[in-house]
Amino acid sequence: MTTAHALSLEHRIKAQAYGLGFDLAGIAPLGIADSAEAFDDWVARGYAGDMTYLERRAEVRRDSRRPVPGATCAVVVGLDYGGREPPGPVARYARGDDYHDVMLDKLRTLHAWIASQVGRDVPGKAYVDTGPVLERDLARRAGLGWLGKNTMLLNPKIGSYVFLGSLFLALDLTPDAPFENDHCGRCTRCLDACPTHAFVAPHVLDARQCISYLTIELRGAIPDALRPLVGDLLYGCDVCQEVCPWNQKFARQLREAAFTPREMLVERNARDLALAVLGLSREEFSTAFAGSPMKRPKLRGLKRNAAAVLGNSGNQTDVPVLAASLSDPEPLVRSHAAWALGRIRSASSLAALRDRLALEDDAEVADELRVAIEASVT
Ligand code: B12
Ligand code: SF4
Ligand code: SF4
Repeated sequence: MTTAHALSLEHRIKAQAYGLGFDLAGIAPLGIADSAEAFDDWVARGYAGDMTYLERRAEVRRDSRRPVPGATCAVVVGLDYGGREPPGPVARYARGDDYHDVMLDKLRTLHAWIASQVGRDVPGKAYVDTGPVLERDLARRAGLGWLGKNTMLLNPKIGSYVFLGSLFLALDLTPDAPFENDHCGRCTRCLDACPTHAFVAPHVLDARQCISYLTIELRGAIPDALRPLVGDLLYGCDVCQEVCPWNQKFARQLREAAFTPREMLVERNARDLALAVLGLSREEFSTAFAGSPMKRPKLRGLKRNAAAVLGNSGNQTDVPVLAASLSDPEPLVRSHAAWALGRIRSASSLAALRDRLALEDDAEVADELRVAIEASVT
């Protein structure tokens, strides 16, 4: 009879990862990333926008031997976050608890378990998004899936609604075979469906155009030309995953309890949610989004997005909330509220814009008010 310990350590590590709730697990050898040149080119073309942290340690990011000195391999894991959840104004990944916390906890537990199995401390470090690592490249090397034309790591059994994480270890483990097949074939659905045409080529995303970047990572104003294209997406975007035939066929029901949507987000349409966001005080924001990835753009970023959503929905009944936002302490919120009122073009929106212009002392917001007034009268 085979006992658990007759199985290889690699096999037992993966079994333990599945036992902790991960859906994918593999072991990657470390080295220069296969897509290192593609990454260098991407950075050089400015596609990272304001995400300067990607450039700062680029030489470490492109070589997985460098983030953790002494590490010889990485256990790479994937955690499904429920692609069968309905579409909505908030991307699926962000509706529950912060995946960084959830995954890092599990990876640290796995690390301690590995040390207990080998009977000594195993130097290493866990990363989820947080380290200078090309996680998708590493995941492909660990055999977890291929890199789709939408740049997502796609697994043929569960699709792409999976978070990635890695545990770098100074431990001699036999790596898995890399995932060599590309199952995109001649499909171009993701490239065609992107609302902002953010793909400059298959596998190449200009982040500056991507709604995920515009609503989460960007600190300043959403460029004028892109605001209408954001549509009713308040936070993040799943469009290039939703249209993917692999997800349509294989995406799973949400299983990880930690990713259950926050009460504030349940069954809210984009407009109702945007109105609720614009009404939040700092304290209410902190309470409603404690431990949520949606805290990343801060309250002002979320209110900026909410104003854009209301401008796109163009509903006159939203004028009072937007008019109140013209007095928000953050110029970023005031300028997007002005833009939204300019899109609504009613007598009451025009009056609110004129009233605010008489008081506004921020030059950029004043410009935005003038443009909105112009748009309302022509
Ligand atoms: C910066 C970043 C972003 C940026 C830029 C994304 C991008 N595609 O470049 C923005 C803010 C736009 C973003 C958006 C999203 N992100 Co993000 N993001 C990251 C982060 C921190 C770094 C990614 C990076 O290095 N980008 C630079 C580009 C060049 O690298 P890349 O995305 O890995 O793309 C590779 C391929 O394009 C390949 N490649 C290039 N040319 C070619 C040519 C061929 C022929 C081939 C085969 C490959 C290939 O090489 C690249 C380098 O490895 C990672 C975490 C991490 N540390 O890796 C998470 C990460 C990629 N994001 C993630 C998620 C979930 C998202 C969103 C779905 C969130 C949302 N719903 O709004 C969207 C998806 C948008 C999309 N289609 O990518 C997950 C992806 C999981 C997965 N299954 O792939 C990650 C891994 C976070 C995590 N730990 O789970 N993200
Ligand atoms: S996440 Fe949305 S905006 Fe970004 S590339 Fe995909 S479809 Fe386009
Ligand atoms: S939509 Fe088509 S091209 Fe895009 S990732 Fe999915 S299979 Fe590949």
